[in-house]
Amino acid sequence: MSKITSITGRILYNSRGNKTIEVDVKADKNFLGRVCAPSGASVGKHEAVSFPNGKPEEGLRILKENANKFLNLDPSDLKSVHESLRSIDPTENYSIIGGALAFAVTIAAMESASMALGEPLFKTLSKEEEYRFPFPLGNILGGGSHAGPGTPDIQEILICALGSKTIREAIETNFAVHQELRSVLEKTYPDFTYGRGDEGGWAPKLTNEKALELSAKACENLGFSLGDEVSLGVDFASSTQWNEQKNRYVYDRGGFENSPEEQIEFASNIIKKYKLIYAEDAVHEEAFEDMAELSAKFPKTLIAGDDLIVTNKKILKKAINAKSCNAAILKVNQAGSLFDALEFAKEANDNNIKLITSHRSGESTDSHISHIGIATKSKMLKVGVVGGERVAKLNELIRLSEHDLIRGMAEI
Ligand code: 2PG
Ligand code: MG
Repeated sequence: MSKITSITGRILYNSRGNKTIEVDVKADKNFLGRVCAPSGASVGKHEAVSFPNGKPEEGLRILKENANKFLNLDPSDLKSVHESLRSIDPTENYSIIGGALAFAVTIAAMESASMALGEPLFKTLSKEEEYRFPFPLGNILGGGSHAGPGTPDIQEILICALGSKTIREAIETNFAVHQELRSVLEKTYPDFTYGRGDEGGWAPKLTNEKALELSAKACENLGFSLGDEVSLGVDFASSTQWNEQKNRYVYDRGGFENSPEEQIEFASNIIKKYKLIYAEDAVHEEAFEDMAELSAKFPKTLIAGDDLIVTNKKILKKAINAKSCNAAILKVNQAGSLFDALEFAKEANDNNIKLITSHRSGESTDSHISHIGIATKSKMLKVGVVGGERVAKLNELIRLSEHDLIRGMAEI
């Protein structure tokens, strides 16, 4: 059995240039697990807080003061590592230590264990006879809180190459659509600056409708039919538009408002018109019944909860009872620790809820989530298309394709 012999941390920076925390866990003085935490911009009300009082330094101080609580633990014993964290912070939303620290400590421990065992991380995370690749789901056009004024209110238009037979083909197809969309945008708007949002999707000044139309055109220009070789997805991130006082969704940039009923209609029309395979947070984070209406209407589309479920097992159970979703986003730092996230994944898989393991808009250049996506039997891996911190995850998938334990693409 391996033992944790040291645990240290430092302040680093994420893809937005904001401070974050990185943790090193060493097993047997030799095997290093190193994890740098991401953080979100469109954050769910009920997700774990990123840092205590918003300060990464405070998370680091707590780690230093409590390092001895982790020493001599078996790094592959995720439950014990999690319980040590919980002895420092029993709060529901990790307000004492921050979700970023919980994320980094637990994943780094498992990585050091995988190094000591001489096996890839996905295998240490879950023992299966065989594994599958999740389909990469990537942002081709960004708006909302990931891009500036004038861009669509909708946060993300996403591409997924579901017709691909290999992970390389799926990744390359996403690159091709992203590139073709740039050509379509510059032909349509000669003053397009090639500007991109936080996750690498193009960020043009366009309405929601035009953005969707041109994204579809990019796919068609490449000879693809929507719903066949490639499909579009949308992260509506509707809580950004939701105004509780008004009881309406306010689309500032589009200049219109939707009642809750109109929002269902708005999302339904987009799902139908663009044959979406994927629709995330099409209604706000507390609208469990409205989500259920969409799920009933579109059983073939992944109706996914992100802000709605925030990788929280209790909230997932509520969503399952209300039949709100057939799919759920898994973001480890929303849950807090990797232990929490794997418990969440089990609950989802046991109830036929399709998982999409996801990056955050403020990312590190790590690629652990590629392993987490495989180990949790995720159907999709939402990690963007371009940008160094996004491509790092995709490149890791390509490296992993050298493994004969992973037998092809997930079945959606
Ligand atoms: C989302 C994510 C990632 P953020 O809303 O799904 O795309 O964004 O990390 O800003 O929450
Ligand atoms: Mg989202």
